[in-house]
Amino acid sequence: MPSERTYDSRRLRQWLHGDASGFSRRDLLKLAAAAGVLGTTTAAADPAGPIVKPLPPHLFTVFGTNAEMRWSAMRDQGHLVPVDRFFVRNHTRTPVIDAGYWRLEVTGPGLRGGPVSFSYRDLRRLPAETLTVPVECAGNARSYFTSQQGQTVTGTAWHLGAIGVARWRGVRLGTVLRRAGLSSRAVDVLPVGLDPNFVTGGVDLGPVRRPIPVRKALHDVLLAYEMNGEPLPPDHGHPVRLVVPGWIGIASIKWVGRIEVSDQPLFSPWNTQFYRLFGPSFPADGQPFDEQVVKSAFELDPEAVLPAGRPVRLTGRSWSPHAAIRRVEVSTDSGATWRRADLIGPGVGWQRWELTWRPRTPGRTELLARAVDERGNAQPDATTLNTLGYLFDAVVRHPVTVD
Ligand SMILES: Nc1nc2c(c(=O)[nH]1)N[C@H]1C(S)=C(S)[C@@H](COP(=O)(O)O)O[C@H]1N2
Ligand SMILES: [Mo]
Repeated sequence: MPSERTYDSRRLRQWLHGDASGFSRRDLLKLAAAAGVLGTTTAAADPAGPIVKPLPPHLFTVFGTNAEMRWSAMRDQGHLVPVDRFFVRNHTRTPVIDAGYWRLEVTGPGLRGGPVSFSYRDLRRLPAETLTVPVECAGNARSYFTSQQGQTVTGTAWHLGAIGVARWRGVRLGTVLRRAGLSSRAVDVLPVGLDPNFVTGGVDLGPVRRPIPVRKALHDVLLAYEMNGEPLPPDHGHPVRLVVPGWIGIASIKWVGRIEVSDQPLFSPWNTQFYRLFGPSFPADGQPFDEQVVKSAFELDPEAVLPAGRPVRLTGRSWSPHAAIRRVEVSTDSGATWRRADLIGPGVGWQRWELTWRPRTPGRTELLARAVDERGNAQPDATTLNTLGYLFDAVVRHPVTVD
């Protein structure tokens, strides 16, 4: 979608001129003044916990309301990430919603009439589609801005585990929008979550929501009700969530209860204050973005100990939002020399790979993996700083000890 960037910059100009609805620049300035700083958030955890499913330490690293998958937990797994180890990113907490009472309301001036309401059974009766794609947090790998580049960023200090690939089944958002009477005036689509309002710096920002241009909404977005062949679990959006292929995780709104269709660009704190690139290399009002970047991960814990003198099978996965992965190279000597990894299985959602290494010299070293996709998108040695720590696509240095 090459014109997404053009759309975003046009939308940005409109927003700067106050020519937009939903969340104005004045609101943002007020908010920034009230909060003092942008980006730091702490949510109070309920005694019962913000996440419903078990989070055993061999599968997850927990950060407040969020839980990251440990990559070592994927080593003996198949192509998909099972629900028991799929990362969770909650702004507040997982609501437990009864599908029998749930409704999806589609409303707004971008419809010919409306509002139109759908039950869970209504959605299940519409034509179903399946997508095998990642949901990945825009801040995945954020901690490496600090550990590799010595930079200060705010937000959850994820390693590489804020990604999972699942088989999502549901109905196309386009099908639902057309049934609701989408008008040719429609511009943006704003899915709104049913989880508690997000409060930060003493300001109630309302429910989690982020607009999607109607072009993307009609292209490949799914209203998903199944994950890996089972009804969506509570932590991942039960009964229905969006799955927005190739876009940052925040676009894939969980527990969706309402979809607003506008006839002008929409804004929310999630595309003005958060999930925007701020920093010395970006415009003062920040640069909007939607798409993910190329990344690679070893299916290994950081600081793993590997036996000297015996062959070790290194495995991992690489992914790109733009195209299939064409090539993966691995270095076992901290980046001095590189070898090509063997690609295994289908490159759907992500590409698995492996490489055999016989470590000789005991001591510490760093493993690196770098991928290139079919369109030539590659991983750089360093990522341009943005203060909220999004889109870290640089090659990650994975420390191990040979013993
Ligand atoms: N309603 C709602 N939707 C949400 C969120 C949320 O907190 N509330 N978090 C978003 C973010 S930032 C990410 S990365 C993904 C995470 O999806 P997961 O928890 O199923 O892995 O959900 C997105 N959808
Ligand atoms: Mo996210």
